[in-house]
Amino acid sequence: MGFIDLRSDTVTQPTDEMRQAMYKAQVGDDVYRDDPTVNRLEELVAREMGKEAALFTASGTMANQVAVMTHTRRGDEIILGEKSHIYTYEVAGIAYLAGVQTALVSETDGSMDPKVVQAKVRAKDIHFPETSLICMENTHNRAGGMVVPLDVMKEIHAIGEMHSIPVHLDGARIYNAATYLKVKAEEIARYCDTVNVCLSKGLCAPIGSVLAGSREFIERARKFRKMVGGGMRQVGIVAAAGIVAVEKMSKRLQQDHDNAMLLAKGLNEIEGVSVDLEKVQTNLIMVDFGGTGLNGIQVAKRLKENGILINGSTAPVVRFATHYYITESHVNNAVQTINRVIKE
Ligand code: TLP
Repeated sequence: MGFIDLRSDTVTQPTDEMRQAMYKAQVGDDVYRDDPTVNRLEELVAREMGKEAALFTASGTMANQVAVMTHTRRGDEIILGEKSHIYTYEVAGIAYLAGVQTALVSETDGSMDPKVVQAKVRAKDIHFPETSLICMENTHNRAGGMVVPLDVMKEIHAIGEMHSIPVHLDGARIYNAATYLKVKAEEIARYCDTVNVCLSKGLCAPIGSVLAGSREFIERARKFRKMVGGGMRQVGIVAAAGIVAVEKMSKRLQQDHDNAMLLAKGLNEIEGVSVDLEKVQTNLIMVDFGGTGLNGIQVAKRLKENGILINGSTAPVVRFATHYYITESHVNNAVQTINRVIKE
């Protein structure tokens, strides 16, 4: 690759073990449910999440969108975080595909205040839409990979139960959250009815997510997945990598978290650059270049010329991501390079 790529954990390549597994994968037509490797992956993720069933999707976005479509009816309202991936980064799919409107809740360090969630639940009234879903995200991407505490999730799930409103968890990085909390992923997923688990971020699979939930929900979701063109055929060829992702790669994420902390500490030492170390919990860090007078685009340009990739915007704060292909020596190299180039 050449570059030290800190743009995202989505840039990870499949490992050799994944490529071997893909080569050898037994496959079949998954629309007929004939693909033994997909079936194995779905059973594995359902078990890992403590749910009855699961559905392999092409992406995290597809898993979230299919979840919203399955849980809701057009004209409903859903409660979700104003910085959530579903609201911010999914091209307004929930409006276009599911036809729902949003009741937004601001997050603090990735967590919605349960009291505010409760207040957003619509009363039964002829004027109001039905509140038919609550969404959470853990770890929270735009909060720099911060983990939503289990007691917050529990409280929000209880609010959902009280009003018979299901809770969907965007658990794209649920294994990062589980690693931070030192619990099994199932302990997090117990506070939601459905969960999206991404295989192609820090877990290194090339493609795919899995949506888990009750058997009845997954049956209906399977139809929506077909509707959006996600009924894939001999897709065991990629599910095979997903099995390695879940069985193996989910167990090594502490290393990425340690490297993120190392990177955060190193960058925080540089004049004009700051990282709130208290908020560094997993593999994403938010770095503020405000004190250097540079914005994210300017920093990104200088770094690219020096072999480092980041995603910069016009804001001074930039997200950095560590992953399997970022080693401690990459981190040290990145810190030294950044220290040099921002002064040029
Ligand atoms: N996030 C990507 C970008 O879309 C921003 C990234 O680089 O972090 N949920 C969460 C919490 C995510 O972070 C992402 C991807 C998704 C869902 C969507 O997954 P994909 O990219 O597979 O559709």
